[in-house]
Amino acid sequence: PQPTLLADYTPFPFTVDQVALTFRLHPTRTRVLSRLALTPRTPGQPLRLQGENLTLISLTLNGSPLTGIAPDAEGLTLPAALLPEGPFTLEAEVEITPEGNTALEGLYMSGGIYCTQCEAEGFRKITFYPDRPDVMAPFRVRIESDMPVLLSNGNPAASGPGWAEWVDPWPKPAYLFALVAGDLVAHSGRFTTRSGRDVPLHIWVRPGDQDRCAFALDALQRSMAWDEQVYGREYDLDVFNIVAVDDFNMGAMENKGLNIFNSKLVLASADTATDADYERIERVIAHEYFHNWTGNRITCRDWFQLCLKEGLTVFRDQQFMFDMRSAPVKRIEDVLTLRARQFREDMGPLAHPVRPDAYVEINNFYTATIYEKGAEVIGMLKRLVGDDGYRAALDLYFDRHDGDAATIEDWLKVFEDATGRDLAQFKRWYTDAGTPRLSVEDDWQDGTYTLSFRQMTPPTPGQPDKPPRVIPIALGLLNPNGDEVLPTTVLEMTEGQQSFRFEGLSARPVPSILRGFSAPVVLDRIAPAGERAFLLAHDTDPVNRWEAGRALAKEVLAQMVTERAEPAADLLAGLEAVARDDTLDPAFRALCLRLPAEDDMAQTLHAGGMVPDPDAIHAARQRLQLALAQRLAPVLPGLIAGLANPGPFSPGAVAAGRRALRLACLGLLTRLDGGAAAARAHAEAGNMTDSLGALACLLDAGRGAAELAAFHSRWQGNRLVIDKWFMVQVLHAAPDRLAEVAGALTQHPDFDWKNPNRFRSVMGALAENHAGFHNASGAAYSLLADWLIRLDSVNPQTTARMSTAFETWTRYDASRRAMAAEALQRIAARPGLSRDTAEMVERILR
Ligand code: LEU
Repeated sequence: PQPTLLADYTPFPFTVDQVALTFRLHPTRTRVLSRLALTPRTPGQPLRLQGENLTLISLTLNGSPLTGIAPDAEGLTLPAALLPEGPFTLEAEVEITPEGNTALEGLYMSGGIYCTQCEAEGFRKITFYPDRPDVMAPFRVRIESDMPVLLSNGNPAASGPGWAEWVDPWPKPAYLFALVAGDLVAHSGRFTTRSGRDVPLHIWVRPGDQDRCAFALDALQRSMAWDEQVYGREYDLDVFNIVAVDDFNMGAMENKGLNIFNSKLVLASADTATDADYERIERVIAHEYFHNWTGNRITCRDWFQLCLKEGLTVFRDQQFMFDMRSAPVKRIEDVLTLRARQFREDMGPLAHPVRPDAYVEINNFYTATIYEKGAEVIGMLKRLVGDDGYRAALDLYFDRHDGDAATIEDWLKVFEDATGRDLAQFKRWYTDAGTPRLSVEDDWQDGTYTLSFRQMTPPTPGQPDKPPRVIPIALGLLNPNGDEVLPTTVLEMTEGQQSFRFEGLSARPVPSILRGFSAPVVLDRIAPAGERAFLLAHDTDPVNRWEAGRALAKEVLAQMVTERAEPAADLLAGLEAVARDDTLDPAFRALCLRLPAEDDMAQTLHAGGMVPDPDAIHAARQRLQLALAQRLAPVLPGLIAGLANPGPFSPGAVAAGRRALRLACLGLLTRLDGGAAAARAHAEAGNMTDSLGALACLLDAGRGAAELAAFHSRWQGNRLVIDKWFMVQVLHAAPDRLAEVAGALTQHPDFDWKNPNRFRSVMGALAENHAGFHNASGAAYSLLADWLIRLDSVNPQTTARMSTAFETWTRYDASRRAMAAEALQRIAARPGLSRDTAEMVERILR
């Protein structure tokens, strides 16, 4: 298939003035009647509508049947000669099959519930329509079904037995359309907006799940209040509905007034959800709600601008989480995610700009680069223009573009207009792929300290040359006794090489560079001996304090891998000091004790010109963990006992941080006691975090069979918990047994592979077990390839997404490369492979 190009954008030659849809729902024969009021913008143009897998029943123009119009595979075209010069009405009736829709795009069924997923291009599987985000129209929807609950976007207009009508007053693109019909119950609440409107809030779930919605509702109410306080944005409909469904390709979707969620991002109770689940729920509820302004009121002109809504909305959900929880801890977690997912993408064959300029299948561009790097770019903008400049620019953005389908150019223009800054060079962050490497040298002479930076971005597919970017480098300077002599200051680097001088210092300072992770770059600093340990002990910027320990741990691990060195004493001493320091937030201490992931080490070694050996990395990490455990042995039992939370369960950040540190200590203790303490902790666990965390320790110690069996029988029937049961076994399988363990799990009667969550709980976890996935036998590569081939004919979107497990294949040695390439070629050669997966595999192999 031909790629779609940004350069080819042309406006749609018609306006859609009104959309009226009637759905007669039926599992295999749903009828969709659409009435579109259209006006030509420029006469003499043909009308092209998208439509896929639709059976056309009838088509009329201004009431007269149109004969001789035959749809092609992707839609239908009405020649200009058939169309009036002024406004006209086009009516179409089509038939679709929700029950057979296993791709989960368009209208489909999940556990007996009718639901929709239209972003990016799912609406064309519902009816013929100009399915592009710059076509915005008001929708009226009538649903006819005997299901008890019938929902669509906007406000309820009228209903009776077997039918309901919804009117959405806000013009919207088709990707924000939604419909739900099912036997659902609501967990309800309210929110009074700052202008005094009282809005009922409903979270709709399957009967039996309603007692696990309280946290999501609370998160929604906090999100609504926060968006008013921080961005001045108020909710704009009479009701807000959220629906949880079990079968969903992604996390959740911001359909206007009717958000649809993967149930794992709604349902939570102490005994079934981990702290990570609670945190994700809070964040995604906020994310989808925030889209109401950044995405819905202002949408994207075309899908190349996807980061306009996703990067900004991730940035907003991150800010929200800083305010709800510990800001430094959240920032460290965001940095970890960015490196693990986006840096990995940016350094491999799938690298693409935050605003891409070509795609074959847009579903393949819902990536860490668009989302996470898109958010980092906004963080940099904010740092450069300051908090007030940012606020002024955002106010102008909402003022100027409300109701628009906008572009990155529009976005940058509001910053230029509001702050007077020229952002031409900054724009490269949107157009150029790749992660810059920032190297730094320092010099001390006659009381003057000089920092010299050099930036270099390695080539990425299709972009060999990378001109220098604007890099905001947040810097602090400490004097040798740990006092800050230069508080955080933002240096603006715009050249390929640039020096900054600091005068009037009485002693050579220790630099704390890139505080708060002020730019998404790799900092290459050959730190003098002792500098990292010093910063781990003294840096006043918590993110950089953590980063110092992290960088030291990576250096030590690299030496352990390549030179079989012993674990360095200064690292162990530094981590011990942090672990013992009761004045520090337990969540922060837990993050410091978490050693770098094996994939992260492989990425680092590869970027340094080495061929990473997954077995050696695994072994070195195990040795370092053991050494840390031995070093901390005297304090572990006391920490574990002292960190137990008193009183009833709280999902909040403080209690969760204590659980995180306690489990980190339990993980270390397991290295010493073979799992004795973990077995006790598992037996006593009063919540899912503790239960699953202790179970993972037991599996790491080669134990846990009885606990696994008991866990399964206790939670049989709870899909989300059974997902965890699958996942923990794969994540914690011994590397040389991974393919065997995962293969056996795919034979388990509960392995419902058509359910994306269940599929991911085994096949997604497979690739996260680094040493196991890259085991020299190649067994895991071929197991994954087998399953991707199988899933592709059922669900292309999830298959394509999961193929990214292979995106790092060229890092490894010749034998592993050959096996990975063979697995990829086997997928590529599959007759009838979806466009989604074909594009991904082709790019990964290229
Ligand atoms: N717009 C969604 C989000 O909030 C993604 C969509 C593809 C389900 O991330």
